[in-house]
Amino acid sequence: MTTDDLRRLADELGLDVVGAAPAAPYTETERHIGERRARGLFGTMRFTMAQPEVSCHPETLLDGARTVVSAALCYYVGSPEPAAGEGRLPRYAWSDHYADLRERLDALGRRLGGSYRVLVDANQHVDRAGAERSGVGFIGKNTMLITRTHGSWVVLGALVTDVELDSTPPLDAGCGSCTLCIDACPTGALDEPGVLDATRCLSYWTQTAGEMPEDVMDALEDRVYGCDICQEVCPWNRGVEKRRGGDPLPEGSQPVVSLVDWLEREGDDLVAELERLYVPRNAPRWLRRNALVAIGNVGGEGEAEVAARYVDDPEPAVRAAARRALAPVADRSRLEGGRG
Ligand code: B12
Ligand code: SF4
Ligand code: SF4
Repeated sequence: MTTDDLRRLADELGLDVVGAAPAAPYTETERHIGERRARGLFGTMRFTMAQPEVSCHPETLLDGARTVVSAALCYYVGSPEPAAGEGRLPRYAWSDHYADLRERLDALGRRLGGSYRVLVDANQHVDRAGAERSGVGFIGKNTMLITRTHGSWVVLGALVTDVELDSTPPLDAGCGSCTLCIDACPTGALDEPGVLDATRCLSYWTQTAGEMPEDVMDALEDRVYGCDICQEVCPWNRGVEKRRGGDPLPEGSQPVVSLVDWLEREGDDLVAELERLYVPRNAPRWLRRNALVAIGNVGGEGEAEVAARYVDDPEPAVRAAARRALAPVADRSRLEGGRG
């Protein structure tokens, strides 16, 4: 199959960008993982970094693996801003785009024939490494895989197959002298260009158990999960934002959540509704902690009343976030009262 055939097929299946490369080790990435792990830049994360001998070796993922097809699916649509009492979700999590991409890659695998394995956001494969190698995009200083046509507003996945396909070349593009994402990151997580210090990253902390550092809680503002700042400022994203900014929100999308609901809802129910998000041990207390942090930043009297129920929570991180939530809410109400 030629590159043109592959692109046509991908187009038919609704994949936005596609590329192919030999199923061979990601040697550089494996080295980066070793170095970053030794420097403690992954914090407590396990994911791909727990087993680089697998995640950087696509040739081991399938008997007779010949090719890795990497694909990107764009998720950008225009956004409503959170109202009072609401928390913000990151764009990739407004609905389950990973499931959508998995289905499309599975359909591609069936059309290609042979044996194949689909991996999307799986611990066994570093998705950005495959996508970079096959020219789906380049890696920016914010560590995002950036496509020429859809910027970084894409989720990535891979299809490892025993079918031999023509390779597509790496993308000849880059950041140039731009440093907007480095300057915009509120906690300095990108100070070393192209190398994320997860222990400084807001997105990391919303997905990690335990108590958050004070400056991280402040910088989260109304975010209850993830962070899009280093993509929002990226010039490579302007084109797709213009093209798709007016598109309606697909049915079932959830760009914002009720902060009170996250505190009041029955735990299992809350985690089940947000199954598409990674939550440590699927424990609702980490979602509640995030909501309490957001209430501390942007909540009003109504949210504070509910937050107060958590000041003696058995989990120290939840307790701390609840106590922090109450003081600034009181301050803000006084200020607003003064202005009125
Ligand atoms: C662990 C993880 C995280 C961690 C750590 C991210 C990280 N940068 O390592 C946390 C929780 C912080 C996170 C956050 C986010 N993530 Co995440 N995450 C992953 C996961 C599961 C593994 C990533 C990984 O292997 N990291 C280890 C190292 C090797 O990877 P890397 O930093 O991506 O490294 C690349 C470059 O930085 C470069 N590199 C590495 N070291 C060095 C050193 C030097 C000197 C240089 C120049 C380059 C360089 O090479 C690598 C590629 O070969 C992948 C899914 C998967 N299975 O791959 C999703 C994934 C990377 N995440 C994704 C998304 C969408 C996000 C968020 C945008 C979500 C959000 N809105 O909050 C943020 C973005 C934060 C950021 N700027 O990276 C997408 C990225 C899509 C894209 N266009 O790039 C992925 C691919 C999921 C998917 N299947 O779509 N994520
Ligand atoms: S996701 Fe947010 S906190 Fe993390 S590197 Fe990007 S801007 Fe910084
Ligand atoms: S904001 Fe600038 S430096 Fe950062 S990834 Fe985009 S182009 Fe590169």
